[in-house]
Amino acid sequence: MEYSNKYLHIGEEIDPDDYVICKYKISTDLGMDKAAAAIAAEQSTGTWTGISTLNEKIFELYSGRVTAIEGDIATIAYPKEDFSLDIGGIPQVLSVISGNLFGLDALKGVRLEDVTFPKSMLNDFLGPRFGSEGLREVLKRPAKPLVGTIVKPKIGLSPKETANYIYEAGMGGLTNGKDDETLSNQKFCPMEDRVVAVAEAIDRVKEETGHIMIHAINVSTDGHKIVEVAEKVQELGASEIMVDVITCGFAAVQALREDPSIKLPIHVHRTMHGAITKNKDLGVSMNVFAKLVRMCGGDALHIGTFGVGKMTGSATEDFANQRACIGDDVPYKTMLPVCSGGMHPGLVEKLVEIAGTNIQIQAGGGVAGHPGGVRKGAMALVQAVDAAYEKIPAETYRKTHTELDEALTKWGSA
Ligand code: CAP
Ligand code: MG
Repeated sequence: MEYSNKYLHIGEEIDPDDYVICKYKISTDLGMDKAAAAIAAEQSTGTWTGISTLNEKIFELYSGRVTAIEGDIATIAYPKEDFSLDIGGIPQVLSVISGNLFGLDALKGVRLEDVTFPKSMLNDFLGPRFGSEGLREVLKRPAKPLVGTIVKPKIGLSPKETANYIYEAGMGGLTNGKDDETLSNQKFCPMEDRVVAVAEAIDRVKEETGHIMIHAINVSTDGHKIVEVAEKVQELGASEIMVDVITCGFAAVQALREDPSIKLPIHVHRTMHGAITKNKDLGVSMNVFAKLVRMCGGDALHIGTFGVGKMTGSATEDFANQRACIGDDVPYKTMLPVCSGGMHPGLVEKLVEIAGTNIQIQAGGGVAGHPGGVRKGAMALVQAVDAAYEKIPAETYRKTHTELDEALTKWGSA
């Protein structure tokens, strides 16, 4: 298969305000030049053969340009004119930067590692409404990590049982609760009843202790219904909404953010991302997804546990995700990084040591699995976070904090 080397512009300086710039990791027997040119061609003006309808003018204005090849990484810049944000939006962006290229038979593997957008494109998006600061303001928790739980079991509890879980978690000092990603509107836990019951539980915690907590209701659903469902749960007293960005699409986050009637923070879950991000030679990096979620307006996003929890991930990768959430290279509020997946009190010290304190630490099993139940599980997680925040070793803190001690006895430490 022949690909025109006219797509190669190695070493050419390009203005980052005029191009969407992508970095692809490529594995190929074609040779990097040909492979990169093949991607630039397929994703812009070319196809597998020369075509009579492509003229010099179109080629010059709209072709992707391979501007660098370093080892197995190729940089390709797509002219901003190739994109259509008014109609097309993020789905069209993804079709260009991460579309057909993955299927090209001539390439063994391609992974989109990074992307940067011109300012004019970034300005078309609102970014988070609340972001880290806004969430911290709502929760009156300016500096310590937020401490959350996912109601477990994932499915099966009734609205009353769910609300009781959240009440106990709140009484134990957690700031955040959330539905699990597979919970929606099943018969055993109708969404409307759950929203009302959980809102009452959160109110009760506040009345009894003054402690503020929010809970994210999973509004993930078909595209044509998501805003309506979010409006309904908001009306019924929800304090936050959750959306699964990979299954619902980035446009779902954007729709929730941009609809003037929705005023709630948006917690963004990433279930299914592993199918796309886990293979280091094929797919899209989580860093790219994090950038898109922040553009679309997520307030908090699961980014991984820096290699300490149950899900695949590493500190290096999750640092990149964290940077995408909080970096100041985009015109948005920062988005709160959520560290979740197999977390428990014994992992908190290590996590905070690596990731710092501007995170939400979240545990389902690591709260509900405490030998003393949910309230004590919540207390143990809060104690672990307090200790890490104060830089007191958990081994010292456990001596004066029974709940933490019990958790460390059950689960050990990292
Ligand atoms: C965690 C969790 C989250 C994962 C998702 C779960 O529960 O609810 O969905 O954190 O992974 O179902 O596994 P546990 P990630 O605390 O009981 O593990 O955050 O990496 O997207
Ligand atoms: Mg879950």
